[in-house]
Amino acid sequence: MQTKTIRAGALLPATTIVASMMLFAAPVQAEDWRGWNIHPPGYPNTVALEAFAEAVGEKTEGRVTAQVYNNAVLGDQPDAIEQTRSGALDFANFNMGPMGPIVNETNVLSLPFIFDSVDHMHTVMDGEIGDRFAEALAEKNLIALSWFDSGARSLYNTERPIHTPEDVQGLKIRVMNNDLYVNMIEALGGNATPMAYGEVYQSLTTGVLDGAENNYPSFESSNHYEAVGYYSLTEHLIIPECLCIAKASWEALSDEDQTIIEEEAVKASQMQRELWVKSSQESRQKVLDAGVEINEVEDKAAFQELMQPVYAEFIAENPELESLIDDIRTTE
Ligand code: BDP
Repeated sequence: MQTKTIRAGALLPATTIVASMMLFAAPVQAEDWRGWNIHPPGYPNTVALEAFAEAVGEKTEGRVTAQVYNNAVLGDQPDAIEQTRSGALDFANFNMGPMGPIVNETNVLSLPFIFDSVDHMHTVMDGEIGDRFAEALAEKNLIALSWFDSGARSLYNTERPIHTPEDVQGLKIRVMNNDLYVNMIEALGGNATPMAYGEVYQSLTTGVLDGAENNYPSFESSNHYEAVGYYSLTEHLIIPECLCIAKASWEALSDEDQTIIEEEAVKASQMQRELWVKSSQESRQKVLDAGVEINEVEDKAAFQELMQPVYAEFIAENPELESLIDDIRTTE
C-alpha cells in the first residue's frame, strides 16, 4: 500500500505533495472511549476502572481518553454487552453470568460449585484456560484483557436463614439473566426470577421477591441488605468478570497503544483484586452492624448433590464443553 502511494506521489505536482504531507503530519484524532460499569462510585471495580481510564489517558498521551459511566446509566448488563460487541461502547467490566447467553463457553463458569475457591478461580482464569475463554469472547467481538474478582455469591432472603436445600423451598429468588441460574434455583426447590440488577431492591421491599444472591460487596452496595434479614453462606457461584474492550475500538489502536492498554488492564485487575478483599470484609461488617443475620452452611454437599441434574442437562446440551469442565475441575 505504502509503496504504491509513494510511487503515485512521484507523478504529482509539488504543491499536491506538500498538501498531502501536511495531511499526514496532522495530529491523529484522539479516541474518546466510553466505558460501562454497573457499580457505584467507591466499589472496588469502579475504583479500578477509573484508575484504568486515567492511566490510559496518561500513558497514551491523550491518544485515547477514557471515561467510565457508573451505576449502569448506559443500560443494563445484557444490553451493555451487545453495545460493546457492536462498538457503540468501547470498554466495560462484565460478569461472566450474563455473558453465557452470548458466549456459550462462558456458561461453564456459571455452573454452581465449579470452582472450589476464589483462589482456584484465579489459578484457572490466569492460566491457559483463561486464554481459552478470552478466545471465545473475541469470537463475539469482545477483547478480554484481564479478569476481575467477584468473590463467592450466597443466598439471602427476607424469610429465614438457609441451612439446607429444604429452606429454599418456595422462595422467590432473583437470578441474573442466564437459564443456568433458573435451573439451579429450581433444583433447590425455589422459584427463580431473572431480573435486571437495578430492579431487585424495589422488588425485595415490595415482596415481589423473597430473596436474591450475591457477594458481600454487591449485597451491601445495592442496599439489598436493608430489605432482607438473612444472608446464608451457600457460596454456590464463583464467577469471574472481565475487563473487556470492544473489538472495533481495539483494532483501531496502534500496536503501541494496544500494549499500553493491555498493561493497564492487567494492573487494574491486580488493583481490583486487592481492593476486593478489603471491601468484602468491610461490607460484611456493615451488613452485620445493620442487623443482618449471617449463617455458615455446614452441609454444602447437600446443595452440591442437587446440582447434578443441572450439570447433566448442561453436558447433554453442550457435549463439546465437558472436557473444559474437566480441565477446570482438575486444575489445582
Ligand atoms: C454483581 C456483579 C454484576 C452483576 C450483579 C448482579 O458484579 O456484574 O450484574 O452482581 O447480580 O456482583 O446482577
